[in-house]
Amino acid sequence: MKIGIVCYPTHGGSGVVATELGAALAENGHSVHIISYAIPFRFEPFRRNLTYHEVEVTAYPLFRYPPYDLALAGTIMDVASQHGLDIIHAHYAIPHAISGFLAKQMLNGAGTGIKLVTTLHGTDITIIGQQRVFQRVTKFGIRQSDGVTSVSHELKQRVIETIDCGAKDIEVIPNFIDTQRFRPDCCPDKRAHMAAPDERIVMHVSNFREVKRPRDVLRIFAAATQGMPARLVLIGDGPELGACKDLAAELGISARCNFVGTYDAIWELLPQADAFILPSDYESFGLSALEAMACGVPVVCSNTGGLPEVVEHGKSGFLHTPGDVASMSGSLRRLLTENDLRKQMGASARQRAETSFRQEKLLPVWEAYYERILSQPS
Ligand code: GMT
Repeated sequence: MKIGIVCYPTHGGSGVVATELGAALAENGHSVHIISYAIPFRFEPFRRNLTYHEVEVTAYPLFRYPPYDLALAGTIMDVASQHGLDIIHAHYAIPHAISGFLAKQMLNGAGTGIKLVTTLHGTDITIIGQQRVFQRVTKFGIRQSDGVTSVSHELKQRVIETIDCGAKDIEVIPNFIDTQRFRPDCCPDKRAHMAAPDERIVMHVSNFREVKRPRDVLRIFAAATQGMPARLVLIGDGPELGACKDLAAELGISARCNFVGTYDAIWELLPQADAFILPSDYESFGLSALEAMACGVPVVCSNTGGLPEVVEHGKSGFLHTPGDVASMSGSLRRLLTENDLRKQMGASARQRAETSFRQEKLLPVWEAYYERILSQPS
């Protein structure tokens, strides 16, 4: 198949999922074209069957806001006609599904049978899609797509309840993980640079937006590690980062915190952790939790959104109500102090990632889904 994948290039789960799906499809012999306004951060150039196309956005004195959505539609159309695309796969509804729809209309007017698949990732529905100005646009994008997928059952349910999708069926295809790249035994030499031998390592990876409750990460760590040698490694950047640094100082834990900033090769760092925290208000899926689990790291996270579909409470991690710092720190303390429990849960976490979310299992699901959409009448 010839597939055009449209995504955000920035540090965020949807861009990661889109790029890794593209790379895996290309590896399996499909011709894949990634379309974005910058190279996605997990994109590896010079791979067989995989090409990146940049959307050029024109600045013009008349344009106070350069029309990215139209530039994207035009780029999708160019790529589709030059390479004979069968499918446009838009990751994130706004604006990708709409630009994809526009491109499809222009192309099908020219006689192609190209199909549009939209994958909903979460904030496109829960935050952006709820803004009044975008509500009807999101609904339109969903209704006009030939296929719509959601990364969890919970997100699917939420879409059905909040958006009038018409008769549109939403297929749940969970995110997958490359369990050879994300594995427990990667880069052990990194650990010595991160912490003293007797220190436990707790990790958090996010884009430090409010929805992630990053300040709770610090509160949970401070409460859980009282009187214990431990270090908190925070990876990522975002609007809450400054407030987190202030809070670390206030809690008296600055010297035990490493604010790493954005780091792409997180599969090198995650295996060094003893526990991972993700206390978000909402996660449609929680890809960063799955990445930690694949590295054999048990997680302490919120029982919100799609996270309970990824983490089994008491087996591969602990799930608590968002904002319940006391319960989360209690569970974290148990993981850091009970060695057998930590090892057992780390092994279960790895097993969960391998059995339910490994790339080799879910890639054929995507291929079959594309085939099904392509076989539908236009
Ligand atoms: O969570 C983010 O900040 C980024 C966002 C995105 O769209 O890039 O992530 C969403 O999609 C990921 C991949 O499907 C999911 O793993 C995240 O849970 C989801 N984030 C939220 O729902 C808040």
